[in-house]
Amino acid sequence: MATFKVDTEQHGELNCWRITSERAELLIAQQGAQILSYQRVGEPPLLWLSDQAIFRQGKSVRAGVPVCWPWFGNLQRNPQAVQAMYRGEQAPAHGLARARDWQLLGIEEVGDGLRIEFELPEAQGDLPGWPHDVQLKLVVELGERLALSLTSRNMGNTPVTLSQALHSYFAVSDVCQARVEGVEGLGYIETLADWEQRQQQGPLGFAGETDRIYLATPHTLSIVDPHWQRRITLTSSGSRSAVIWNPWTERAQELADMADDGWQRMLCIETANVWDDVVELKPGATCSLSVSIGSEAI
Ligand code: TA6
Repeated sequence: MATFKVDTEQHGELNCWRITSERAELLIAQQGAQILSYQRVGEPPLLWLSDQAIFRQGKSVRAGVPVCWPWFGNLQRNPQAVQAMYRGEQAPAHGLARARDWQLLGIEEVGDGLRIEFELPEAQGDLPGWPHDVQLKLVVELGERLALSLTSRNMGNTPVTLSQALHSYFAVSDVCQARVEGVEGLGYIETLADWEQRQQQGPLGFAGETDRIYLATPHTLSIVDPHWQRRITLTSSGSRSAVIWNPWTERAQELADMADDGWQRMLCIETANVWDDVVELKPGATCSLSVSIGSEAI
C-alpha cells in the first residue's frame, strides 16, 4: 500500500498542494486545478515547470497542465458553435477555467493510488460572458501513472458546444533531439502557415517553432528522449485531436514567464477536442476528456 504525504504550500499568490509518495511528487495549484509539476523518483521531471514561472492570481502558470475550457486557443479560430456560446467582450485565450480558483472536493487514497477531485462551481452559470450551466470536474489520479480526467455535464436545457484541452507541458533533455511518435501519416493543421492542412511524414522532430493541430489522433502518443533514455507515453480517451507546440527562439523571448532558452527543455502535447473534434453536449449529456501519462526507460 502506497502512502502519501500532502502539504499545503503558497507559491507567490497561489495556494498549492505538494503530494509526495515513494514513487513520485506532484505539485497542484488551486487556481485552474493546475498541475504545476510531476516528477517520478529516480527520473528527471516529467512535466515541465518554467524557471521563470509567475505565480499570480488571474494568470495561468507556464507549467504542468493548464486546463483550457470552454474553448481552446483563440476563440475566433473556433467553430461558430463554440464562439456563439460566449457573450462577453474580449475573449481570453484558452477559455475561462485556467485562471480561476477551483474547489478541492477531496483527496483520498483509492487502492494503491491517490485520487484528487476538483470542481469549478462557477461553470454552473457564473462565468463572465458564458451563461451556461455545466458541472465541470477534474479528477487527478496519482498511481503507477498520472491520470487526469476532465468531465463536463450539461445541467441546462439547451445544448452546449465546447472545445477544450489538457495543455500538458512535458520536460525533455533537449527538444532538438526529442521526437513524437504516433503522429506518423496523420493530417494536421499548420497554424503557422495560414492554418493549411498538411500530412505528417514519419515521427515529428523539432527544428523550428511548432504549433500544429493533429487530427484523428490514435489513443497513444509518445515522446522519445534519447539523452534521458526515456519514453513518455500519453494514453488518451474522449479525444481525437492533439495540439503540439514549441515556441522556439523568438516566441520564447516574447514570453515573460519563459527563459529565453526555456524552449529547449519543453514541448507541449495537448490532449484536446478542437477543430472538427469539438464536443456538443445535449441537455443532461456528459463528456470526459482524459489522459494518462507515464514513462519507461529506453
Ligand atoms: O497550444 C498552443 C498555443 O495555443 C500556442 O499557440 C501558444 O500561444 C500556447 O498555446 C500558449 O498559450 P498561452 O496563452 O498559455 O501563452
